[in-house]
Amino acid sequence: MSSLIAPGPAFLPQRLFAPHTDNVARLFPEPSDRFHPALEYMIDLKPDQGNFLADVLAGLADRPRSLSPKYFYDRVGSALFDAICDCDEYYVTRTEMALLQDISADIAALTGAHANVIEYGAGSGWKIRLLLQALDQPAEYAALDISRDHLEHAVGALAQDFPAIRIGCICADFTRFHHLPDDVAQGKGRTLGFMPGSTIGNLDPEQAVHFLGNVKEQMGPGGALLIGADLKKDHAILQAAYNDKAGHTAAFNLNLLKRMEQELGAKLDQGGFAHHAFYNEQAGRVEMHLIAEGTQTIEIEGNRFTFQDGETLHTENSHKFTIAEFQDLARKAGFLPEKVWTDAKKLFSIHFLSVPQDG
Ligand code: AVJ
Repeated sequence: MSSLIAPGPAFLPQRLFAPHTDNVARLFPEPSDRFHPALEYMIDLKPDQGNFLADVLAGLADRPRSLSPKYFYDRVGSALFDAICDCDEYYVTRTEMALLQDISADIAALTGAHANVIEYGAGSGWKIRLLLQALDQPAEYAALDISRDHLEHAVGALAQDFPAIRIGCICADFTRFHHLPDDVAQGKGRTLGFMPGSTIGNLDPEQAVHFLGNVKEQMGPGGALLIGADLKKDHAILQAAYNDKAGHTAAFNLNLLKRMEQELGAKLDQGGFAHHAFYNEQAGRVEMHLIAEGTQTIEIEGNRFTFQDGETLHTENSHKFTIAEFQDLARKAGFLPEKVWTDAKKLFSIHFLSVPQDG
């Protein structure tokens, strides 16, 4: 049986702290509301996709200049990210996958049977497949992602391969997602959040605590969160991982300039900017910037932005944690750090955080 939930009028402004469910109405399916037949539900909360033009104009006018990393992931950028994950220097994906495999029996034992798994940000599908195979008769899997297209493709295919699990999608921005819709997490086991990849590293520590606090409410008493966090390590390893020799990370970063040209009609010199990534020790994060080589201008719809030689546009933070630092963030959000695993080289950590029964 499928349930279909469509949003209210599209012109409703998104309110930051209002429960999304306010905007949700059950409507008779319209053609545009169809979704992959193997999926149990597609709850489309019509997330604010961001306004590339407004954000670029504001980010270029700001000091320091910055742009949200969410704009990396257009079709080209997502393919470049896959290439990054495949390259030798970017240890993150490979290490986490191997670790997940090693600890899968532990995770299954901690989680228990008939779990409801909620994934924050749907990736390429490899990690969730591994988790669903490892767990004891998982009841349900809901993937939450800002891209409905990506959900349809990735999760639709997954649902065909796991017919015994109730599988659905929530199209939403996880940084602005507050309550699990009623139709989600109906299995009798624990609710287990899943956020691999150290995606949380893109957030500042305060934002991370805020996000984890929301997740804790969504998992509810007795729930848990399985989350990947990249570890602090030898700077040379980080330097190499964000400056791969094949240039995939550089292309990923520079793709933002292509998007500005193609989508906003920006006038700029692509060759006048370079990829610049380094470990900021004090902030405990890898930063990516686009750095001007010589004086550069970017012109968009009559607005002219001048970069002096060496001036940058800050495009991403990727925070790195010690185990204690990450557990501290989790505690601040109300989680109980129950278990943590790392690979033998201590490159990456996976945390099992639980919500107290009375919490
Ligand atoms: C997907 C945010 C975890 O920070 O390592 C990879 C993105 N940026 N190379 C990361 C990224 C440059 C990645 N995250």
